[in-house]
Amino acid sequence: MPNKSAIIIGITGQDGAYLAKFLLDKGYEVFGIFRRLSTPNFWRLQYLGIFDRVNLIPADLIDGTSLVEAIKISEPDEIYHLAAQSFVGASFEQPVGTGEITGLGTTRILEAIRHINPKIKFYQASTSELYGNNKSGIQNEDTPFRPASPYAAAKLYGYWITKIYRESYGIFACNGILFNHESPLRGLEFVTRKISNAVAKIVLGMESSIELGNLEAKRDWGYAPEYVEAMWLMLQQDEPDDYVIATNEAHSVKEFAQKAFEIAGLNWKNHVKVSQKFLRPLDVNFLRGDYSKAKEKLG
Ligand code: NAP
Ligand code: G4F
Repeated sequence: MPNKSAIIIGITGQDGAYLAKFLLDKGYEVFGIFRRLSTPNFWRLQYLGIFDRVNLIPADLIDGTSLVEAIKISEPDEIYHLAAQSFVGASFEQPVGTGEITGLGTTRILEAIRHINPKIKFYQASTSELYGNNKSGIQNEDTPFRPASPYAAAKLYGYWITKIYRESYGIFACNGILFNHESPLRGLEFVTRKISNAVAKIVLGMESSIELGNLEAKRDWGYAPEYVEAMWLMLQQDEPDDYVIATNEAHSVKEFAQKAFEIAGLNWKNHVKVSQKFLRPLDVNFLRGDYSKAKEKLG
């Protein structure tokens, strides 16, 4: 049997790079969609040593024709849709752009699949942000959504359109409701890398402090390379479905900062300042995921 092939939309991001490595190791032919920027952004693929092993295709989520072209060229068995304006804070500054890219972009891909080959399997990068400020102490696939940002509203649309294409057209389409996941490849504006990067600079004497926003927010933080395996597992099941991927532990930003400074032999209180600049108009206070379904069905 010939090897399978996959398109990763958003291959230049954290998850895209780790998933590309994971699929290459499984023997897949990997196509990666990237958007044209004035300066190429392939550092993660280079860091993982796989830049020369992936087939890169330029396309943009706001340009449906470019997505159609990419799918026709690569004839994939599976599409992993990981591209998004993924920074929650920026979605308050660019709410319409976030809706276009993070919301409608998903429909553009699903429409392309429907017209070109509805047998292509589809993974949608859904998120724990969908739960927003839901009152439950732990969230699973049945917990009601209550999005609390333009980003989460756009992702809610993406979640539902994925289900709608599954139920209307029989497309094998899955939502992975992934809780926060981090790694050395995480973008520097997200809080974990922002903190770890600042700790390193402070230790090296390049900086003396870091400004943060809401220190009380709690997140369920996991490890990105493990989470991309869960994405793949969802597309290997007999039936398409939606799954929560999480660790079942919640920790605050304050705890994270405390630990990060402690590891470097520093007291966080001497270096962390709270700045209004990093407070969001609305924030999600508490996320903790119940992964029972994924444990039972995906192992
Ligand atoms: P990321 O590092 O921000 O990567 C996002 C990717 O989307 C990048 O490759 C980016 O390209 C691409 N992109 C943005 N706008 C685009 C456009 N208009 N056309 C084509 N590509 C575009 O995000 P991540 O952490 O890997 O997360 C992957 C996905 O999972 C995202 O959809 C995110 O919303 C979702 N998610 C993430 C987490 C998490 O904790 N990491 C949790 C739940 C869900 P550039 O490199 O050019 O910017
Ligand atoms: O690291 P964050 O920016 O991640 P956030 O908002 O939870 O979103 C990430 O995880 C989602 C899954 O739940 C993804 F869907 C999304 O794409 C993204 O990957 O912020 C985490 C928490 C927030 O409560 C934020 O207000 O940290 C708080 N925080 C406090 N100070 C800060 C800062 N966040 C950032 N980015 N920068 C700060 O200075």
